[in-house]
Amino acid sequence: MTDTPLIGIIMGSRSDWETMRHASDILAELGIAHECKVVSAHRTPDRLFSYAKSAVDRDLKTIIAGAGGAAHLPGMVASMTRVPVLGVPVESKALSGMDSLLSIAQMPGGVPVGTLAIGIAGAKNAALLAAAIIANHDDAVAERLDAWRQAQTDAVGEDPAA
Ligand code: RP5
Repeated sequence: MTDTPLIGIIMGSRSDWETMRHASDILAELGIAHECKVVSAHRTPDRLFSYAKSAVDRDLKTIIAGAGGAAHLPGMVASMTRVPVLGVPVESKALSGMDSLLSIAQMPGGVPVGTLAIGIAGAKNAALLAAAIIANHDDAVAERLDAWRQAQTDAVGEDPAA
């Protein structure tokens, strides 16, 4: 496994880490090099600009962006790079993540963000989708992803009382 990150996981605040670490955990399980950074659309706009603008040259294959509330991060990143952006709506205190979900999902036509479920399920699935994108061109990752999926299937017994 190379140390050069293939996937960037970014989030609007350190408070998002409790959700976004689940994406990082899955990528680590699958042996996919990735980086994790706080990049706030509102508080660190210059960092957002340079992260998004350098993503192609850094050869990132996918960016997973998690944010809560007025969640501009995934859409702003998507506006500045053709690297696919997967948005994770972080559960907010005020509106339980409905604000995050709608502000990430309701992008205008022409600037796509692949939007996942609110919270931890979304973070996990963003990592699995990013892995699937890598697996299209990487047989070793494909094999590990297939094994991960098989293990998940094998863990579901038929007997509800067992
Ligand atoms: C968003 O505001 C962040 O993504 C986070 O989910 C939310 C709250 O951020 P903090 O006030 O905890 O920094 O920008």
